[in-house]
Amino acid sequence: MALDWRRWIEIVREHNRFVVTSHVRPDGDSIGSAVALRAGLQQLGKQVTIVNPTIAPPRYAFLDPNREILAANDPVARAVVRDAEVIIIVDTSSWDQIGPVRPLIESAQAKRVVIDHHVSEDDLGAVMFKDTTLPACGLLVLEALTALNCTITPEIAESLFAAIATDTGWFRFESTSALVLRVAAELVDQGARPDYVYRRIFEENSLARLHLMGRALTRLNLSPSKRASYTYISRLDLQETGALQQDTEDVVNYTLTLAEAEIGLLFIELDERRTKVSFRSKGSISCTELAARFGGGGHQHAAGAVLNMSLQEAMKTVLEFVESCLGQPQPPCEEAQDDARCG
Ligand SMILES: [Mn+2]
Repeated sequence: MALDWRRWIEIVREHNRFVVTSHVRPDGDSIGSAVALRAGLQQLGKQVTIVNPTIAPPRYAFLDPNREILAANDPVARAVVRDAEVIIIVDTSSWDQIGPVRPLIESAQAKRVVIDHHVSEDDLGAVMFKDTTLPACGLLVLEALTALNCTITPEIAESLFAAIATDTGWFRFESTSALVLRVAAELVDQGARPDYVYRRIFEENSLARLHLMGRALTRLNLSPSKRASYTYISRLDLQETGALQQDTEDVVNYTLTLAEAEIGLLFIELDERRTKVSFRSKGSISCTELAARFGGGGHQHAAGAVLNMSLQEAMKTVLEFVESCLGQPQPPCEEAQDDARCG
């Protein structure tokens, strides 16, 4: 076991009322980790409530079949956090990632615990259980539950499998080590169903979502250097297809599947004066650096920023900058960074 969990075991033993929380824009790792932790602590007779900045997006709702995750703005959530003895923060250690849960945590008396794998870190006043070498928080939660001698039930195994599979891009990112695959295999032994998890997360698209993706792909374009591919989604696209804002989330990944593309960009019109840009990259170009230029952040291969510009202006400004980076023999955008602000 990589971390020393003795303090964790003590904290769990000494307390009964737990709140688990995680980051804004919930993903498979944050929800899978939180749900597995809840189930494990409940085995020990603990009271556990998940209070997240928002409830789970529909594609992850199967991980919380009884819809027990509370959103921060739920009046019950306030009372639960106020009365908690321990608040466990999973899959982030940044205040700005906890968003609307932050004031609830700050006004609570509870002891704080962080279980996380991100590099970026604020002082959350918490006992930290952190391993930045791991590609998913789910791996740490598995360690934490094993340290407590919890039974890894099929439900827990499947939640952790979802966490690890999604944060490794379904075992295709560089972070997919032999260790990760071994843990995944063990979780399958314990009852996780990879086909079921994949289907629930990736094969339950609405027609509106696919129509939106179709529009974005029809417009896909290469920059003058032919090294960056880009497309956009306007507010009118959402209106006319009936798609929702959350239906835009996978589109950027398709920009990078174009053979020539080293960088993929998706521009999303938020309103007349605000545009979101998501960056994806293959190889050595750092999306963190690109996004940082526009006040955003993220990971080496995935990042995002919101610009106070119209869609047209944002596209022109960002594409010019990207082209100037690509023009350099040594792109100025190199340092690998890890951060939770994924675009
Ligand atoms: Mn994660």
